[in-house]
Parts: sequence; C-alpha cells; structure tokens
Amino acid sequence: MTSSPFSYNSPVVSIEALKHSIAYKLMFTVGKDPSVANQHDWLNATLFAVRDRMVERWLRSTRAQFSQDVRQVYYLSMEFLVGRTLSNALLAMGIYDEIKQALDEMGLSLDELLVEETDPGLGNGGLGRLAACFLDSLATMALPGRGYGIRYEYGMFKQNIVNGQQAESPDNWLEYGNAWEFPRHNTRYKVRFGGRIQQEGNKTSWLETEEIIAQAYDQIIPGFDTNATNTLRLWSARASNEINLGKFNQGDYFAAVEDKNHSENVSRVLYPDDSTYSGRELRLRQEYFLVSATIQDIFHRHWQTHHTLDNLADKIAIHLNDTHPVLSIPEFMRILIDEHDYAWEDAWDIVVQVFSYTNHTLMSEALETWPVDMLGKILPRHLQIIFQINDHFLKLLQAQYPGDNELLARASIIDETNGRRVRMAWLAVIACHKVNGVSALHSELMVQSLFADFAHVFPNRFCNKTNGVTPRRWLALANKPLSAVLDENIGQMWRTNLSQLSELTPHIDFPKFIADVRAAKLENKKQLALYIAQELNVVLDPHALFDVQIKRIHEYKRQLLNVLHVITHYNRILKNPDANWTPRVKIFAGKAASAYYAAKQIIHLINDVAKVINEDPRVKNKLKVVFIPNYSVSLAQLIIPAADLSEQISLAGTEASGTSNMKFALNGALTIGTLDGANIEIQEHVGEENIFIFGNTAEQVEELRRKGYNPRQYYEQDEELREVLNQIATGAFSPGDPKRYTSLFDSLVNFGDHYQLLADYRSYIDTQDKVDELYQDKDEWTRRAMINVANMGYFSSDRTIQEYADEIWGIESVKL
Ligand code: T68
Repeated sequence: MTSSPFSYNSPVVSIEALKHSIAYKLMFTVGKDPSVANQHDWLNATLFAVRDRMVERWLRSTRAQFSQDVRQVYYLSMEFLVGRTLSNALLAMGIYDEIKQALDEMGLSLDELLVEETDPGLGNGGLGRLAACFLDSLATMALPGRGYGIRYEYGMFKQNIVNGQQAESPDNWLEYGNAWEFPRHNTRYKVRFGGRIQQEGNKTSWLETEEIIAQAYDQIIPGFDTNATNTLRLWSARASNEINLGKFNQGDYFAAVEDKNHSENVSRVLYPDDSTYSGRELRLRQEYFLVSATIQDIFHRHWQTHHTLDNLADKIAIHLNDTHPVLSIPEFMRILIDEHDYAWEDAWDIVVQVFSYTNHTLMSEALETWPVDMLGKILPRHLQIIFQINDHFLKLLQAQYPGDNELLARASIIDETNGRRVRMAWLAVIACHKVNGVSALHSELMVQSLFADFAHVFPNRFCNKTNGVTPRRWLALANKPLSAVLDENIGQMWRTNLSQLSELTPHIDFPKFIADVRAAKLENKKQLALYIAQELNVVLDPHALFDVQIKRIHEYKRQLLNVLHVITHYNRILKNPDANWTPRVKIFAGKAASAYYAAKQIIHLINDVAKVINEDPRVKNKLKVVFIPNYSVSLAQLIIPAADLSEQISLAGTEASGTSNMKFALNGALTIGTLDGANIEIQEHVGEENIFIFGNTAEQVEELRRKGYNPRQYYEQDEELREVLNQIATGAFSPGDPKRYTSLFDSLVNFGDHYQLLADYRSYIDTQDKVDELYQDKDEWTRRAMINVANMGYFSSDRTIQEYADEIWGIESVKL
C-alpha cells in the first residue's frame, strides 16, 4: 500500500480476481453465457462484482454504528438524485483503474459500460441533487446517517424535443432491473389512510382505515477512501390485500385487481413540478407514505436497542428536506401519545429536540398549504394533532403579544384567508429547533420576509447553511483531465479536503500550468462537441466560447434573458459581419414542468432561435445555439466540465442558493451572474475581478417593485432591446406561425415583466461584451478561471455537512 500525504491508499486487488468475479457474476447472478451476453449483461455482472466488495464494508459500518450506539441523523426527502452509481463506487473504493484493466483484458470497455447504466431520475432538480451530495459527504466523513425516500417506479419524465417543443414520455427506469438495490422483504410497515377517530376518555384511536404496505429497498452509499458507508432506504408501495377476495369471489376480477393498483399508485410516479405547488391528493398520500413508513422504521430500530422511547432525543435527529416530509411531526406525536401513552408536553419536548427543517424557497407559489378538508379526510387524526399544536402555539403567542390579533392570524398554522388551509412551513417552524436557509442571502431574506413573525418569537431558531457540492462526483469523476492536472500540482487530497485547492494559487503564474489547464478544458469541450454532433447533428468548434445555462426551465431563472442576449448578438453580427467576433456557442438544457405553459414556450423559442441562427450562412461559426434534450445528472457531468461561461442570471432574491453555480466554478468556468443566492458568496471567495456580476441587487429589485416597475419604459428607451422584442413578437423566429410569441412579448412589455428582465437587460448585454473581450486573451481567461478553482474549497458539501452535524444535528463520526 502507498501512503504519502499526497495520495490515498489504494487497496491491493488482483486483476485476475476481478476478472474472475465479473465472469462468475455473469453466469450465476445474471444467468447469461458469455457468448450471448450483451453490454447490459456485462454492466450488471460488473455492478454485482463491485457491489459484493462493498457489502462487507457496509455490514461493518452498520455494525459499528449500532454497537457504538451513537446519535444518528435521518434525512427525509421526497427526492434523491444520486446519479449513476458504478463509476462513483469504483472511485470510492479506489479500484477504478483495476476494473478498467480487468474489463480490458476481457475485451470490454469500462467507458462503454458506464454509459449503459440508467441514471435514476428520482428528483426534480437542486433539492434532490443536494440530498445526494449530502449522503456522499455523510458517508465519506463516517457520520452516522441514513437517507429515506420513495422508490418511484417512474422518475422524472424523459424529455424529447419534437418540432422545437418539449414532449414528455415516461421514464421506466426499472425496466431492466436495478442491480444496485437490496429489496428487504421483511422490512414492511402498514401505512394507513382515511378512517375515523374514536375518543374514549383520554384514549384516542384511529379506526377503520384503508391500509397499504411500504416495503424497503436499500442502496449502499459508499464513502470515499474509507470503510464507512451509509444507507439510502427507499419505500415502495404494495397492496395490503394482494387482491380483494370479496370482489374476486363475486366474479369481478377486474375490480379486485383495480384496488391493488390503486394502492400501489402511491409510489408510482415522481411529481415533476419544482417551484410550483400542485395540491393534488395523491401527492399528500405520497408524503404521508414516506413519513409513516420512515417514522415507524426509526422507532423500531430505536426500540430494538433501547426498549424505551424516553431517550429518543439523545439518539436521533430527523431532518426535513423542505416541507414535503413535515407530516412526520404529527405522526411522531401520534405514535408517542396514542400508542405509547405519552403526555402532550413530554412528546412535544422530544419533537422539538429531534426535528430540524431546511427551507429551499421563498416564492409563495412553491409553499405547501393543504386544504383542511382534504387533510381531514385522508389523515383525520393528524389534522386533530395539527390543530392542537396550533392551539398551544397561539396561546404562547397571545401571552407574549397580548391583543395583537393580526399577528395571531398571520402566524396561525391555519390560513383562514383563502378557504381554510394548513400552512406546512409554519408547522415546520413551530416544531423544529433549527430552521435553515441555503445561502447567506436566502437565510437573511427568510427571516425578513417569509418567517419575519417567527423570527421575533424564536430568535435562536433560524440559521444559514450555505449549500455545497461533492468534489468526488463533480470534479474527480466528472472532470478527469482537470483532476489529473490538480493531482500533479497539489497532490490528491483535495478530494476529501477541498480547501487544499488554495495551494494552486502559486502555480497560477506558471505558463506550463495554464497550458495544461487549457488542454484539459479543450479535451472536455471536444467530448461534449462529439456528443452534440451525434445527438443533434450540430457541429461545434471546440475553440469557441462555450456559454452554458443548464437548469430547470423557469421564468425566475430567466433563460429568456439569455435568449435576448443571443438575438442581440445575432443582430450585431449581421450588421457587422467582418468584425472580430469572439466565436460563441450558447448551450441550454433543462426540463419544464409538464403543465407550465410559459416555461414550455421558452424551450420552443430557444429551439426556434437556434434553428434560424444555425442555418443562417452569414453567421457561420461566430454563433451557434443548441438545446440539449433530457437534462440529467449524467448529462450535467458531461456538460459542466466543458463550460467556459456559467450563466447564473436569476432575478436577485429569487434563487435560494443554486448549486450548479458551484459546480461550474469548481470546474474552471467563469460565472456571469446576478447578486443572487450563493453567487454572492462565490464572488466573496473568488474576488470581484474574477466574476462577471450584473443587474439589480435584491434590494433594488424590491425598491423598483415598490415604486411601480414599468417595463415598457425600457422597451421604449433602448433601441436594441426594442428591435429584439419586436422580432420575437412579429415572428422573425417563427415565420410559419408569426403570432406564436405575442403572449410572451406581452408578458414582458405590457403585463408587468414579473422577473424584471427588461430592467437588467442593458447591464447584462454590456457585461457579456466584457466576456467576449476577455475571452480573446485566452491565458488571462484561464488564469481567472483557475483563481476561481483555487478559491472554491468552501463550497464542498463536506463543509456544509460538518456545519449541520455540529450546529443542528449534534452527531459525530463513527470509529471504524
Ligand atoms: C432548489 N429547490 C432551489 N426545489 O431552487 C435552489 N420544489 O436555489 C437550491 O440551490 C436547491 O433547491 C438546493 O437548496 C428545488 O430544487 C424542488 O426541486 C422542488 C421539488 C418539489 C416541490 C418543490
């Protein structure tokens, strides 16, 4: 074994042994003869061979956590976007090159197998990916924790672009099985819905419920270069009566099977809406399904070791990833009170110590509120408990602020202004000992706006935990060329101690270093160009500036502002074709919620504009526009390392944090962005000379709104802007359907431009000009990009998780 301060220990594994286990798995687990096995069979054989080697560590870790009886965190999330698992497991175990060689000697290519693996889309975007980065950090730091979520049968829909428009199709990700999961046929819990409440003296019972079964599926989360691993446990719904025998015997076979299907719908499909709240009953059932199975499982584990629930607060922390799992709170109370005869105050004491909550958005359209009637029908006992929590809280408030009835109405969990609705975020804030935002700005705005009343009542409850990303997946795995350059200059330890990137600083002045970094970037760009040529039949010059905006399509993220720049730039090229233009490629990717018309129009417009520009012979290589379909974690791993420019252009005050902004900067892209979310902290770390900041600040945005924002004024006063908007409105990019974008035009110019694109347009365009100018000096560009990389240590999810562990959860690493 090697052991230097600059490298990790890699285990001694013989290539022969690896070859043998892959061949063995192919025959005895996959059940295929090598002569007929296809790529997928070989992938599965390799997965099984690797998984076996991980199981031993897993069992050892689980045993250590159990025997040391340390406090554990349970991370509850409706979404986990873990990405492909094989390459990450190989990296974590330090056997990447060995497996590659073993496959090579068997006549197979690891790279070809890796892309065969399905990328499970069990999440919408940043919130789900953050949960996955956190699991990676917990395991790597040997912190005792588990993720709990839902094993959706269909993940995020697949996106195709048909005639320029988004078309959705189901993502049947389990079609070829999932070699990575362990079904736990004996870990099953009943989840109940509906029914009625019976009160006998002090005793409350919940009766005559409808029941379904939650069954556990476990996945190993390997830590990097450690024997520590953690578990992600996902629940799948099973009908509690396989078929309804009554109906079956009456001869109604279809009705009998229908019931079964109805129950299993609970874990059928991920809701594809981010940033909007849909309020559908099935979603409420999904949330309770996750919560009920998880809380039962936590209690069960605890009971096995302790035979009491009195010390729960010493041994467990439960974290709520947004309000989606917030029903855990009344569920926890219900079990303690109804099933274990706890007094209300004792149960509540435990709840407050155990629970914590992260808020990921301030936008009102994304905040969950459930109609009292719907909640009462599906979870009558939980509704009672929520009312009781509210009563206790309002009494406390009345005592503290006597006579302030407006405050009572604002802070009540029940919103009476809009039908009667339960505000889930209020419930979370009242029950959790800590509530955090995900960037400094967001956490500040959170206590000034959404939770202002609560911040007075609970001054010590609110805090900030700026997001981070795992350097294992987002640098070591995604960007091998740059990683090699880093290793050569500062050693390998940045993988687990990202602040070591600061040691790059003295290297940045060396021409050889800059040349090596440029060569690495070029290699990544060629890879991406190859993919785009194959998928979209568009040929790109890898020396052009790759300008990238990839994220969910949403009005607040302002992809449309980027399109305004594309068209402005196009117009300028046509007016002055022989000027010294910096060749640019505009790259977009992202999904729109299936019912979000305005977002779908933006996708359509990007594709319409791309078609006109890419086919215009006058433009040639000066400007190209591509929309890459079906954005996913694995596509992000391909695109981000190839980016020169990272577009983070949300309206200030709307993007809670952003995490792709961190991934781009870590991979040596310069950011063009507003002072929003974590962009502000990125600027503080990399220095204002090394980032392109434009547009209004969150304060200026508010002020403009207060004073009465008039977008038409910008339209009338800025000739270049007016030309662009008129082109869109009159069909310059949709000649076959000239009115296609009139409503889009109106939303900007005539109906208020809610996200203030026109106010930031001029500053954005001028800043893009500076980008073009700097890119002409490639060495200086690379130098600034590497100053970014050297200063990104803070944005490791290891730092974020250490803060959660110390300041919210009170957990410590396990000794192995
Ligand atoms: C994101 N939120 C924030 N929500 O938008 C982003 N919402 O700024 C932040 O960096 C990230 O969270 C991590 O903190 C989301 O991704 C959702 O995906 C979502 C899903 C369902 C319902 C509501």
